[in-house]
Amino acid sequence: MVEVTAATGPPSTAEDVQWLRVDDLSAAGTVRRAAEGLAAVLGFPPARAAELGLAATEIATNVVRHAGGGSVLLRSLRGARTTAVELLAVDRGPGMVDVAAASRDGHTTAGTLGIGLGAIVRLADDLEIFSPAGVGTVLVARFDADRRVPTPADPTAAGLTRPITGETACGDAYLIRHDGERTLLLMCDGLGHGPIAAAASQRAVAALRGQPWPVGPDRAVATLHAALSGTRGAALAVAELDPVAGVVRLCGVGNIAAAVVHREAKRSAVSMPGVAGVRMRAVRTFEYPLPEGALVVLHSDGLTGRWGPSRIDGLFTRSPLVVAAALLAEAGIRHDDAGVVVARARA
Ligand SMILES: [Mn+2]
Repeated sequence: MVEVTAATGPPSTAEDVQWLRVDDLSAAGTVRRAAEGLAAVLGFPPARAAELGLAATEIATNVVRHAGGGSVLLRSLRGARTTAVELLAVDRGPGMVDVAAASRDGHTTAGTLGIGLGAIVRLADDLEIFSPAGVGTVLVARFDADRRVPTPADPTAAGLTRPITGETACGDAYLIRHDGERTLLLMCDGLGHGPIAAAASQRAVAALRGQPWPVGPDRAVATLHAALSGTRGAALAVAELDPVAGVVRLCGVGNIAAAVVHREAKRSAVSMPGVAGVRMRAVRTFEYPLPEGALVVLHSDGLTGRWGPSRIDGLFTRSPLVVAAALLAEAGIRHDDAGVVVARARA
């Protein structure tokens, strides 16, 4: 859950709605119907919903034809009076090398890829593609219900969750809040899987969302420990990015990884043992330098720690949502809920 309160626009909230595996061309129809269904829920006019469906078909078809398979995530964006659908496609294919050329209609060196991208470019209100050769492709496309009234996504922070294979409820959840230049992140992994784990992590999200801005992450974690009493408990971490002070303050309990990425360096943070809501000793906040442009990444153990700037060239200059998606593709595991949240220090 993202809550954008940027001074530049109305608040909007982003939510992961559905992950779809795309392994063969028949899946394109499934993706189209799911996208059109979400558009209907979000109040899209029928003509715009049909355009979204067309783009969804092309996106899913590209994943199969170009990469042999991958995943598509449907996300909803809700503004004060507007809505949008975000489609996110992830594959581990060969990458496109020349995104600009592939975006022009009629470019055919990758089969139908170019033609499909041309349609996506025309129909989407925002499009970002990260497609390094040999790594794979992350595509993020936003489709506004009303193209004259955009519902922009948060440019400085984004999170993704993906349930364990076979489940629809995800036990991992996150929260993003902004206050001026400061950003507050929560990543929470409810113990176990399924609805009970999801209930615990959603309770943590609700508890932190409803609080005044915490005095520090350790205070936030103490509040969450109390709020999770009576649940199975959770691993969680809270980060406060304070670019004016040039630091990020971090406090974690249990197995949530936290790291600061700047240029070629990844610096991992300390987490303390325990289970929030069940057993937790006194916690403290650790401070790390936050250079301009640095990224803060929190993720559950549904991602391994085997990621970093040296593994995917150029990734960490991209938007937080693309970074989150690429990390999930690179380091995510299928036999656990996965959650990752990424934020860049606000200039
Ligand atoms: Mn887990």
